[in-house]
Amino acid sequence: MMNSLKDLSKVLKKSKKVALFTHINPDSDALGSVFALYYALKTMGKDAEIFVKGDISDVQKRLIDAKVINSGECNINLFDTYMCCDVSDLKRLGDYADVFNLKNNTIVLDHHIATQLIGKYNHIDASISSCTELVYDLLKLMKTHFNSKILTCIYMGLTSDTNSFINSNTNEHSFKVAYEIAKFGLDLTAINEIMYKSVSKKEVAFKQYLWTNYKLDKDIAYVLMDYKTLQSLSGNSTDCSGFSSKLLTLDNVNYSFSIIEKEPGVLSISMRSRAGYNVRSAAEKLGGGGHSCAAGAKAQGTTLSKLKKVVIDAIRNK
Ligand SMILES: [Mn+2]
Repeated sequence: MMNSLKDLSKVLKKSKKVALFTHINPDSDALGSVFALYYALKTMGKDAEIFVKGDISDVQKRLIDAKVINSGECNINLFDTYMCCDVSDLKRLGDYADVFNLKNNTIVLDHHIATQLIGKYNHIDASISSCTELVYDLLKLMKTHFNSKILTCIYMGLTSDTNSFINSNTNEHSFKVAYEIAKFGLDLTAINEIMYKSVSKKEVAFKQYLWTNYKLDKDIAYVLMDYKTLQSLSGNSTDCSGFSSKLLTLDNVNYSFSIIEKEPGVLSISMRSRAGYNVRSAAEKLGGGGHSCAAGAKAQGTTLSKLKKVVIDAIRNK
């Protein structure tokens, strides 16, 4: 059943210790959501822990305290509530899917279109551009004191899921939350300095790879990267996370995708499309999912060049 934010706030108010989850290889919206909740629950005198698996980028590490993250076992008896953010499909919880399913008191807060509700209490609003905006609305309802850490986390998710307020999901709610957190004292200069005004040599190397190696197939732009190359640039999949968004900025391109071999044989597909064009159905055909303009999937047992053809077909024949 679908719940209001008020319902969720009641459950959280009754909780003493909350385990927070988000999807594997968390993006900045996923991390921003669970960290904003983590800090907020602490200010309310409650205990919380974060459980996430996967790579975290260098920029993310400068915005959140990565030491807080648990990636080991989650003891179900230690928590009265489980909450997960930015996840529409249990599979996206990776190894934590089973443990999440075992708990009775679970909350799901998300902005993806869900085919199935996975929590006891679910608030899903696909009209919202980032999950951290929903976290913000929830925390406002709970009369949270918004300290600078919480504000940073909310902005981190908001600005990254909207791609600095330019993605087609950007709407009046995105700006409303941006306005309010700025009013609450968000240090815009400091956070923008970290997120957008510092580029490491490694990032330059990845950008160089992207703009040297991308290919066009009519209105589809794409780039492939094998594991050997990824290693030679001493990166991980997070260093390629902006590839498909960047390719979509090319003139006359309506769809873009990247396929990264993040581990030997494990291929990760990230797809983007302009407003009015859809990549979600293509991602679903490949066993993945996402939003209409930002989606992804995984594949194994195939090659980069074979999979490239499959992805192009999936986009064309949607
Ligand atoms: Mn998100």
